[in-house]
Amino acid sequence: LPLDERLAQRIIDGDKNGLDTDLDEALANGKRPLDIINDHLLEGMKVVGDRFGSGQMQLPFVLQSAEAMKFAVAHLEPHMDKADAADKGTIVLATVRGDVHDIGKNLVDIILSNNGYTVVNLGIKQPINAILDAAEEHSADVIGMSGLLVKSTVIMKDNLAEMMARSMHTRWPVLLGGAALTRAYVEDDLREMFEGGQVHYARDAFEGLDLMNKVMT
Ligand code: B1M
Repeated sequence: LPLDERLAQRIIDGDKNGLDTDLDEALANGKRPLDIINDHLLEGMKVVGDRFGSGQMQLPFVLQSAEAMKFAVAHLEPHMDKADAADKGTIVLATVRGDVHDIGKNLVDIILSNNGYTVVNLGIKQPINAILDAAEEHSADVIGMSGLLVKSTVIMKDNLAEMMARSMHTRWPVLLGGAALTRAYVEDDLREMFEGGQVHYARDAFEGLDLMNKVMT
């Protein structure tokens, strides 16, 4: 296979063997790390998601693909451009309660960290209490929640309701992302209920960075 297709195929196959050499070859060809992730690795992950969704691929193989993806991102990370700007602000970032998906959240962490933000990454399955405690402890400017399951979109709504109940909605703008969310759900439904607070939808890590830049100015 040509290099581009081989990279996607290695994610689909969950094959770490030779993945580092392929990534190095792509870098040596002048391809930027984030373009490698977006153009090839995430293409592979999309196929994995489709096959899993249609029952053609079983969970242990999805896990192997996820591990190959993580390995690839870790390999590329040192090659990414880093802004040497001073600290632009702090975000507490978490995958919501009951949800283990963290590849997207960790990409958001990398992109924001490389662009001058301090990211307090709490990990997966985080209840709202832990998120709010961390935001308080780290004097966060923004709270970011990720979730990929449909039920996570309901949990995000509950989390916003909890922030309102505690009058904390005016304190932290909230950034939401993850495959099960839609822009309309966040910008219409959630925004309407989160009255007096700010809630934003980020389709991907780059929109997350744009929104952080907007919120922080
Ligand atoms: Co899961 N899984 N999974 N899974 N998995 C999905 C999400 C699913 C859509 C697959 C499918 O059916 N086609 C489906 C959800 C269906 C639904 O809810 N209706 C699903 C399911 C069902 C499950 C289990 C329930 C399966 C089971 O146990 N029977 C289980 C869930 C367990 C749980 O959470 N309690 C499960 C488990 C797993 C693995 C552990 C095997 C693995 C995760 C490993 C890991 O993350 N460490 C996994 C994977 C890999 C997937 C798919 C195939 C790929 C997800 C991924 O990493 N994508 C996924 C299919 C899909 O998404 N279509 C699927 C790449 C990643 C970069 O994208 O996270 O969307 P994403 O992030 C994007 C944007 O969304 C955005 O930026 C990123 C790109 O720049 N973004 C943000 C994300 N968070 C953001 C936050 C922001 C801003 C932007 O600001 C705060």
